[in-house]
This record gives sequence, C-alpha cells and structure tokens, in this order.
Amino acid sequence: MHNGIIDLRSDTVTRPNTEMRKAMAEAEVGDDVYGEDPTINALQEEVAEMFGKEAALFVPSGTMANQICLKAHTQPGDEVIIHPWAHIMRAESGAGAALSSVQFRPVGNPDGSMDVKEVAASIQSGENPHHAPTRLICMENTHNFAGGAVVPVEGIDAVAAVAKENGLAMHLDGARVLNAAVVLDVRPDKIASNFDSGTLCFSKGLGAPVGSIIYGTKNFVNRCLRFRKMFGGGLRQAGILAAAARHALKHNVERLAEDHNNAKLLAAGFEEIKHLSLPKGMPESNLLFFSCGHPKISTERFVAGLKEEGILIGATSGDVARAVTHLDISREDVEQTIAAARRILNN
Ligand code: TLP
Repeated sequence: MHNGIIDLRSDTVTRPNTEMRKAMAEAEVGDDVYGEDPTINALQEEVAEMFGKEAALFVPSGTMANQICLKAHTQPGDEVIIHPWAHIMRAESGAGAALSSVQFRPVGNPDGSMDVKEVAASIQSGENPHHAPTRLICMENTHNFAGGAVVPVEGIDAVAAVAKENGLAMHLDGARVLNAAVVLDVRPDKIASNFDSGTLCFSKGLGAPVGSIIYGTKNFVNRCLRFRKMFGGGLRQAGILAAAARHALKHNVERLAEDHNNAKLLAAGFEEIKHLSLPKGMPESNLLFFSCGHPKISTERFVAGLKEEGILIGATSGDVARAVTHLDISREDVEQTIAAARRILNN
C-alpha cells in the first residue's frame, strides 16, 4: 500500500498496516527497565526459542543490537575479524571504534562468505605484544552490501570450527536472517546454531516500525542488558513496539518469499534492458544492486529519471544503485518500474 510512490530505497520504509497497529494499541505493557513488560518478555522468549538460544533482549535498532554485542564480547584493543563490506564496520558510524575501541581485521569474499584459510591465517593469539588479540568473528546473513547474498550454513560451520579451535566467539549480524532462512528453507536456529550471539531486525522486511533483538546465552544477554542501559537503549512501556514485532513474526515471515520473487522479477526485467547490468546470479534475496552503463545516462541520472516517475531507488555508492523489494511493493509495482526503466533508456 502506498500513495502512488513506489519506494524501493529500502525494506525499512514499510509502514505498519491496520492489523499491526491494532495489535500495538491493544498490547499489555509495563516498565521494561524493571523487566515488567509482559509483551516484551513474551517476544524475548519467542525469539530465544526461534533461534535455539537461552535468552533474548529487545533493543531499539539493528545498529544498537550489533554494537551492544561487540561491546559485550570484547575488551578495548581487541581485534575483530569481519567481512570488509559488513554493515557493522561500514555503516554504523564508526561505533566499533568509538564505543568498544576494537580494531577490525577485514576478511571476506565478494559473495559475503569468508575464506576459512584466510580467517585462520588472520587470527592473532595476543602472545606477540605487537598484535591485538583476536576475540571475535562477525558474519552477516543475508549480507547487505554483498548484494543481499545468502551465506550457506556450511560456510558458517567451517568458520565456526576455526573459531572454536582458537577460543573465539562468533556473532551474526542477522538484520535479515529470516530472509536467509526462507531462501535456504531452514529453521532460523539452524543458521544461528554456531553463533554465540546474533541479531534480528523487525523494522526491515518484517514490516514493524521499530525494534531489533539480540539472542544468546543467559550470561551473554545479561551482559548486554548492562550495555543497553549504558548506550541509552533502556525503554519503558515498549510493549507497544514488541507487539508489532510479535505480529510481524506471526504474519510476515513466510511471505518474505514474495519479496524474493519480486526482486527476481525486477532483475529479469532489468536484464532485458540494454545498458542495465546486474551481478551474475543475483539477487538471492530482496536486495538488487545494479548499474547503468548508458553512454549518456549515468546510474545517478537513471535513478533521478525514475524519481521523476515516482519510483525511489536506494542511494548510490559509486556507480551502483540498490532496489529493495518489501511488503509494500507488489508485482504490479515491479512491472511499472521495469516499464519506466525502458522509457528512460529508450528501449
Ligand atoms: N541497513 C540499512 C542501511 O543502514 C544501509 C538498509 O537500508 O539496508 N545490519 C544490516 C545488515 C543492515 O542492513 C542494517 C540497516 C543494520 C544492521 C542496522 O539496522 P538499523 O537501521 O535498525 O540500525
């Protein structure tokens, strides 16, 4: 549902529908800083169960979820092995350096996975005083800036085995982990099983207005509780928001497959248009990265042309643009976008 604008900038732009708003209005609430909000407590239990973990903690955003976990896993001066395009390192405003004083060691392949040998070779024990000791490995699934790539469970298992051998913790930026679970057709706990901690965002493809969650052991989540307070993320009667998240888990998970199909439809349409190019084999989920190689129409100009037609595309970085399908984008919207792209490029 939209007001004539087809907004493909992100899956964060979805608006709560009438049923979700009703669930929010009717939510039972209490003061969550006292642990007394029944709707948040129920959500935390559901999510812990879903990911096969002991506990979970509701937090305001995906960025805060990741940064609390980084803080809880590390000491200042520690090293964290992470994909070079990871959201945690690239798009969280330098928070890892500012809030946890960690050093990042980028390791990763263009498909969002990590090479196990490279991971093993990058680990530093801390015995050599010149080196920052490695403490944590962070992965992302689906991997946003790798084109919404889905990292297969075997790829995670191989990295986790190296982590285990070396006594390192594993963290999953699972902002869109349910998209990955739907594509892989596995239960979320299968993806999470080798991670000590993970996150999930309700405010992306799941369609809730606010909220993310951390899952892990009881001890770990207790540590996170302290850092949530320190980072200013303790909320009070936030059961209103947790109700939206619970509604999303009940109604908006299986349908993520529709978003993936719509992204594929958009890709197929763009592939037939001369001058538009997409990475081979993509998209794997709901994010579609593409470029326009027209001699006179840059990617930026093409995106501006779509905007003039009421179609919004994600901010470009370099010569690459991102279109994201979500629960407010229909098959007809995708068809209209393809038709508009043809008009702009005259083919
Ligand atoms: N991603 C946003 C932008 O920040 C790029 C988007 O539109 O995709 N992890 C991943 C993998 C993410 O994609 C995002 C947000 C976050 C964490 C942060 O979540 P929020 O925005 O809730 O802080």
